[in-house]
Amino acid sequence: MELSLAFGKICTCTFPLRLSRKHNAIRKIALCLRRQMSSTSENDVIIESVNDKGVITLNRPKALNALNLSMIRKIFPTMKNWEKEKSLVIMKGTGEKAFCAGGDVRAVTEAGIKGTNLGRDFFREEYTLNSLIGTYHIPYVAFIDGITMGGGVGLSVHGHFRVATERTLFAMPETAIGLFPDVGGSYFLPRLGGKLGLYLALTGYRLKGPDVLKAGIATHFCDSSKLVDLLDSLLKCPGTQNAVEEVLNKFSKSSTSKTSEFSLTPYMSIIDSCFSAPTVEEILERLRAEGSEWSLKTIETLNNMSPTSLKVTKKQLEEGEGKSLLDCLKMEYRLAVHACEGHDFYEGVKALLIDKGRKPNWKPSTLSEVTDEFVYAQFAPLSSGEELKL
Ligand code: QUE
Repeated sequence: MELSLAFGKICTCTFPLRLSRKHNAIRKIALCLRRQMSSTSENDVIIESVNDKGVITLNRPKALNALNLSMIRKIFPTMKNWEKEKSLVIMKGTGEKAFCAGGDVRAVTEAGIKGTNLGRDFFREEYTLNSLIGTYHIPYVAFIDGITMGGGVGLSVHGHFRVATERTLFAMPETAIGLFPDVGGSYFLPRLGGKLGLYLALTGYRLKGPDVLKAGIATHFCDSSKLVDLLDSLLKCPGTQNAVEEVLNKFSKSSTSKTSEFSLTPYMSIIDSCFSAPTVEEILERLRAEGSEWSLKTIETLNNMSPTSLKVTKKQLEEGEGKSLLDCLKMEYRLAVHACEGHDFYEGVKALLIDKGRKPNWKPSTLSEVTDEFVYAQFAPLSSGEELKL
């Protein structure tokens, strides 16, 4: 439908043609078709209604279900309506690799370079969706099967129930791309045990499978082979908070998640003592003094991250500890707008996602050059009409 419409439009405006212009027109048609095909947004989210239950499936498996504005603009109004009409909403992803690998930060930075406002629209609407999930009046279950990073975390962690599988790979990796752990990271990260949240936020460390449950990020665990049955049972249950929880508990209990130890347990005392330091510089100093192989590896990881992101993230989590989710998202919107006006976010996305793994040239390039004034400026209010309203 979309393709034939595009084709028709070009045909009517470019014919009749002379030969050289005809060649050019054919090229234009081909380009247009390619663009339409690559940006087609018709099926990026599958919305299904099953009696009094709603199921949302993120459907961009080739992009690891990364969340873009087109998807947000389908999910938000659907969830708003369903809150009044349904008893239960389930969020899942297509394919075996990912629930959702993040926000479509590549589109955001490419638009930012061209000077459009996609970034502001994207972050505003994404965080508004995160706040809806965090305040949802009916049970909300996310199947975080596969890669669940950044934007995917925002679609799951604030909901009532998060079901991890043996394939779940959780991370808040934004310091690697010159951003900060947004989508409510200021809220949920400082509320994890000890200094685990700050460790995950600064290093982008990936939690796998049962670890996601043990860290307190997932509420339940289910072997991926049983997810179809779990979905079926949820769609058949009465849809009350208690009934949903009972189904999830039953599936979680029969899975094998609780046998192994949390993989970070051997390092939690180092994490707590080093990451409780008052500054990022001192965290690095404490890791150096601690001197174990694990600590030296952690220093290496931190040395690759944007120095600005590290300092902003540290302050962001300190601020978030005493704020509600909604106030955290408002603060993060200020940070996101400032990130879109800065350097490192563009450089990080270009180096890691576009040039595929090049080492970013951070500016400033060292922690000592990132002044407190510069960090504070990232938290500064926006002009009053621009603030995120929730
Ligand atoms: C750090 C990040 C992100 C990342 C990789 C990092 C991130 C993000 C994506 C991503 C992944 C797949 C996609 C896409 C984006 O990767 O935030 O559009 O298809 O969204 O090392 O923070």
